[in-house]
Amino acid sequence: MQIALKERDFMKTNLGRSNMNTINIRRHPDSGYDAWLAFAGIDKDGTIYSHTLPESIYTFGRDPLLDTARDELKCALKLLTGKMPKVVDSPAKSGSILLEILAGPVRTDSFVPEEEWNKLGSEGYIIKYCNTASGKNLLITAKTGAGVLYGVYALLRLVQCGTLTQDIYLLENPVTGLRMLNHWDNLDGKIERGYAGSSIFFEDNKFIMDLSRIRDYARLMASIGLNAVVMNNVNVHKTETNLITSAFLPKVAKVAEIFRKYGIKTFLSINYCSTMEIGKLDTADPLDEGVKSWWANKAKEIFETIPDFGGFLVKADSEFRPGPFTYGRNHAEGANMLAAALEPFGGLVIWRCFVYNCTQDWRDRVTDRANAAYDNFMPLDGLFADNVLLQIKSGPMDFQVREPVSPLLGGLKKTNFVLEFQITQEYTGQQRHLCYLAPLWKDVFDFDTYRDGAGSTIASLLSGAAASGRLSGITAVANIGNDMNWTGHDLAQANFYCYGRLAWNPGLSSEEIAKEWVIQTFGCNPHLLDTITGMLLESHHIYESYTSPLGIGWMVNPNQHYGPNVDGYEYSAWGTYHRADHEGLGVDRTVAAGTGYAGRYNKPVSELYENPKTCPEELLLFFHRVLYKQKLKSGKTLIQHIYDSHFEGTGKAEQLVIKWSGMKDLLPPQTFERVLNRLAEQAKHSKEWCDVVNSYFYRKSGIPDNKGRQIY
Ligand code: GCV
Repeated sequence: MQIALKERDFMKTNLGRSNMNTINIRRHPDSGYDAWLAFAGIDKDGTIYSHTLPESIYTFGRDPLLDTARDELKCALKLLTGKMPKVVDSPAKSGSILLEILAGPVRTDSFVPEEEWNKLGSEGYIIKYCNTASGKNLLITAKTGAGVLYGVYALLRLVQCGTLTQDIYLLENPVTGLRMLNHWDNLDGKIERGYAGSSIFFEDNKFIMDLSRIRDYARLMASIGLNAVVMNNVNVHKTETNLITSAFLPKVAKVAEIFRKYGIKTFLSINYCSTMEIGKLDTADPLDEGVKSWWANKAKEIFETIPDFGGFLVKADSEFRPGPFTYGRNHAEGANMLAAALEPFGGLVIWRCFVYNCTQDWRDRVTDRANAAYDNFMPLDGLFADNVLLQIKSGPMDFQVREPVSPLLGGLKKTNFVLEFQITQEYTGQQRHLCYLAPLWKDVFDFDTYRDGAGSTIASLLSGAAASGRLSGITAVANIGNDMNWTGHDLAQANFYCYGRLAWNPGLSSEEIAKEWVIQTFGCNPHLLDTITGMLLESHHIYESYTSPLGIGWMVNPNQHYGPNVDGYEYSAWGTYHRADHEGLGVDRTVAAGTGYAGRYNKPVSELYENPKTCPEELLLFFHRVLYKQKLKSGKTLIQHIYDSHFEGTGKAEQLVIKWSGMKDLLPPQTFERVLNRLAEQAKHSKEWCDVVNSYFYRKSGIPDNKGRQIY
């Protein structure tokens, strides 16, 4: 089966309609719906690869996920090669792909020696060619059906990226056991911070009838190694509180059934006060016996309906959500009560650490929101039950374009944790601006916390937890909705994709993930590959340079968080201040003279941040108050840096339009137009950012731009 289809073959294919019984991948070739699973074939003009693939598939073992893996492989190969592979009942001849679940390295005909098998985790896989008595076959082996499924998607990726060779040997395990997506979807269909249409789960306070879109979503998730989903918003309002009642549980079970076929566990966000809102109790005190037994019964009911239910995600005592503080109890007492209810069934409690004072007085310079998660949870380290994981946002504030890594991640030693990212671009351009987030997330994974000495990067804390049998995980707020192309901005699909790839393997580079995504989404024409990859890689820096400077964050319009408003949050209660005056700006978070936040890090990181000379410049204003006339490492003054970076950023945003326009003939027409429109909006809007921010600081400082450019 020779792979050498034309680059634009996918333009000519029929529209497919997904239904629940068959995997029918395409809906509309130019809609963005197929995302990176279009299997459009290899670009002939820019051929980088040609490989003869086995023409039949043989499976060994029994598991529903093995069936999913086989069907996915069949379907994808048909699309890639134009030829439907045969499913055979023995690998009699050479030229088969063997998909096998190997429960133990005991079979005499096993192609996987014991020492190799021992290296496989429960979701890992091996891909290699093996010589059987009958000839050469391509093998995907795993200990579970999930492992085989991930191996199949990996194989398809290799094929498309041109990296499947005759001597291929790939043994992969995910870095952590829980690789999750959080949806902030409400039952009325609206998505909090959603920028790609409405919910794919809910509408009009009901579950959506047509579940095929959820199935297609599960495919996208599994293809990048994700294995858990929370379908409802962490802000659990009145109607959503009922998701754990008999009115909704059977429907949750239906959705869970779809996800299960792709190895994905279903979780729900719950209302901490459910005992009062739906349970008719007059308290939610976690130490109250009535509360404990209500939750124990509730857990039993849920697991009777959904036997592999994942557990609860809880936002408590945060942004006006109820929690244990009302009863004078702490977070450990709250979480452990729920954990005890779920424990008999293997359920988890994922407890969010996004807890801070959102009714702060802006005049108060002592209270610092950045300290809040650390100060609330560090004293509780070691007090949480084994089936509790603390969910910690990657930074101490709230998914800004730049902030330091949360010190809580490198502080906790005896508590399980889940690292939380945000794919939905709340503060990074709301999917109207291009902002590829892999470089930002890589910085988080690579950050050395020094928790256990040098080399205690966030990635190694996650893998270390997994190796020692502790629970750990990575989650992110999803960026998808019911827009045909899932993410509004077609290029924002790259963020969904790179999140999954990094949650599986944080060691991948931003560039290699971008390239994989471009090839699988648009084909491998070299010009297109280089240009789109380049655009993705520079996009975070571009966005950062025309928005808030040097780590200070915010400066957005209140509530909706789109667009420049330098003082939008300056005199508010949310704890997010830049403290600009006529001399300078920035928050002093030093131990010596500021809020003490820098001291929450382990040494030597705390010392690095404490000193403005060693503090990384991109975070300078987060940690220090700096005068406009002060020189930066570049030799420029702070004010000149602000002017220059904003002018440069908006100039580069204009370049993005030009770069994209140059690919008109290489891209499907509607995709081309959709992205062009977004890039044009970005360019225009970046100018708004540039002019508002530069004018603000010019007016505050009275210092003109030394290049004499127009500032208002
Ligand atoms: C779901 C920020 C967002 C809120 C979000 C909250 C959270 O404050 O603006 O919309 O609420 O984070 O993560 O809980």
